[in-house]
Amino acid sequence: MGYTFTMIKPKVVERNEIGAVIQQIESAGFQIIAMKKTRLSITEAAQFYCEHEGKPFFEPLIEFMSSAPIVAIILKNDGDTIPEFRTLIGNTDPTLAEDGTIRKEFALSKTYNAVHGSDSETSFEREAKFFFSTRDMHL
Ligand code: IDP
Ligand code: MG
Repeated sequence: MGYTFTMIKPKVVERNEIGAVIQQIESAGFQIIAMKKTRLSITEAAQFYCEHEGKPFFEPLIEFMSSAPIVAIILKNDGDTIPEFRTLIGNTDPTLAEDGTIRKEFALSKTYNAVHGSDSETSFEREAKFFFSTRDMHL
């Protein structure tokens, strides 16, 4: 049993596909622990993605992530949650993502790739606290 953090990115929100993405997440056995629709400022997006500062895709990424609202979600399941959720979302590049993955179905490109997923326990802790108070988490 474990937890992970996901974010539904701006293009999905603008295309009215929040429900469709959450449907896939719940159907795969992940339970929503906390959820919030909000919008990141450029500064907040840069903080959230600070590990990528200096990379060529950093500026377009933070511009995109602050361009419209996002949905921040803490999830749990009975398994090895972080890698299992990353399997469900698929490869960062949707052209390489397997059939049946969320990015294969909903992503428009490598930058506009529909959803985020924590890559480690340390990332999960940092990302969940970025959006939620411990009171929201009931972990
Ligand atoms: P991840 O989201 O699969 O963990 P990361 O390497 O952590 O991938 O990159 C964070 C986000 O930055 C990606 O989800 C994607 O939106 C964007 N990104 C990563 N690599 C590229 C790239 O090579 N070109 C354009 N955007 C990228
Ligand atoms: Mg990542």
